[in-house]
Amino acid sequence: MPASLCGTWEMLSNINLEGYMIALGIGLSTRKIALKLKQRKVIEQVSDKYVIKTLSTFRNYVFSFRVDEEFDEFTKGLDETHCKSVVTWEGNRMVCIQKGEKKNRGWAHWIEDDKLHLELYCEGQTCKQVFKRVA
Ligand code: VL7
Repeated sequence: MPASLCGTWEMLSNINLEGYMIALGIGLSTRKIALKLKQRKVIEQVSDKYVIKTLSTFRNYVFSFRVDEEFDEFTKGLDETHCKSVVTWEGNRMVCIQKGEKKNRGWAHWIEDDKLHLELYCEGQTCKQVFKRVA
């Protein structure tokens, strides 16, 4: 079993969020606000169901899923599009593929050196985030 991703995590670094947001088609004014945010990640698991909450003072993004089961994702408050998403484990990485109007879109979470790592990618742009555990 991979190390548990569950817990509350606070952002330490956030590389190329700008490129990722441009790839998603986010407008300039929203990008300027989003770049200043220190995001928090809350990951919870109840039996085979996960909830991932991305929290900030500006907006929150919450969704839940079961591993290996495709679901309809609406990226409310982000780029506001519909995706057919599926989350799987690839070794110690929790990997999501988001099929929708954007090509090559998804993310991956893993633990390394007690930190939570996240890569968000869309159409050739990758945003790399690292979080430290706070609870
Ligand atoms: C989601 C920023 C930028 C629009 C608002 C910024 C509000 C706080 O999808 C994500 O994480 C996955 C994996 O943990 C789970 O959904 C990251 C936030 C990344 C996207 C788009 C800017 C508008 C930021 C919600």
